[in-house]
Amino acid sequence: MNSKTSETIFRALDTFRIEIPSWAFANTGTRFGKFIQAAAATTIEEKFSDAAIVHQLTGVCPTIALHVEWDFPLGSKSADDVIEISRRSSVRPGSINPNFFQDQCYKYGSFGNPDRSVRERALEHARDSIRIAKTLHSRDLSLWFADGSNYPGTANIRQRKTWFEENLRTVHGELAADQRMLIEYKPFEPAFYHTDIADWGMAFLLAKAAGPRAKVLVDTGHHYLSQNIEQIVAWLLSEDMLGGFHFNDRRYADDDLTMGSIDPYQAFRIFHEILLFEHESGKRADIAYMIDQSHNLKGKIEAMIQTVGMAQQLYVKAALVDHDALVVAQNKPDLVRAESLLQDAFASDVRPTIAEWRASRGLPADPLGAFHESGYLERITKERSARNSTSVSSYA
Ligand code: RM4
Ligand code: MN
Ligand code: MN
Repeated sequence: MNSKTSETIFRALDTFRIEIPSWAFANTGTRFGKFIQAAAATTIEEKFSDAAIVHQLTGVCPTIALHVEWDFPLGSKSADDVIEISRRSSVRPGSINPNFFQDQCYKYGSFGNPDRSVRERALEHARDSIRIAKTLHSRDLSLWFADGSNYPGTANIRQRKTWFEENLRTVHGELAADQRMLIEYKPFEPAFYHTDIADWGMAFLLAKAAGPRAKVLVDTGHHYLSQNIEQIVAWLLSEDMLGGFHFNDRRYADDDLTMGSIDPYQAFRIFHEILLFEHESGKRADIAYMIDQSHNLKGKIEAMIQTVGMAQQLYVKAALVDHDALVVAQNKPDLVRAESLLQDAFASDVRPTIAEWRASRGLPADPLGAFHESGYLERITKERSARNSTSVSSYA
């Protein structure tokens, strides 16, 4: 690497931060059952502790996404306890994720439920989540809805859209001036006929209807196969409507696999669109980079450290694209030259320079190796295994 390239990589790494989710450290599974890991986090303290070790070793994960149902058993009444835990931790609370899908009342939907009292109850949960976010000084309320239907003719799609608009507008009205709400879309699952917020266009329109601080959240796993996600990203950037990402990878559907494990070029192309936008506009895009993965088989902390390293690699590879040369090649147009600029950047081995950056910032050059040597995994395995052995793995 020449010194200009190293400088570009250092600069990119200095600004790149990514949020990790509390749920990545807990026992999770498939819809067929849960696989229990002896070292999985069983309490909110343990989730903070695991997130802190990831941050300590990587230096780029200062915040943890929290899930209201799973991390705040008493809703906003649990917020003071969580603040106390976060004060003792090196990581801060990040996005707040309400849960509109687990309660029995949500069988036919939350904001789209035909029963007004259920829509009200979901709204009350959103209000409580905003109270939590305000207490914790969290900026983003991150909304994902499981709402949809399984059989043609059973739901009034247009009516439900109106109910969504109404509730989202109300939620927006309760945000503090510096807070945002992010609206996530997903084409299917758990609903298998129609999903109320199925794609970026629907999320975009609902965000517009809600208010100026509502933006779209792109979960990379929430697209049909072969969909051009970076084009969606470019359009959202152009409309100032891109609020954040849930990164993960997938082979078939919403698999929540490790970022970059199946198609690293996809994530690279997404970062490329963002960095090109920043280069051309001369401003940083206001985007929350977050990971949304659940690791059923891999060790959870290891998987998260691996993911963060991969995210850094793909981000700095995208930063190596020569934007000025690209614009010239695009305008000519010199197709092979333009495409090669992306391919060359993607092919660069940035790992040695990332290791140098880490060392220069007082971080371990090899975070995974450092984790294995730290003794942390052995300690938590001992501490948590008894509790985890009584955990329920069956869904029936
Ligand atoms: C969804 C979506 C949401 C996550 C839930 C649990 O598929 O990705 O972001 O909160 O799963
Ligand atoms: Mn997600
Ligand atoms: Mn998902």
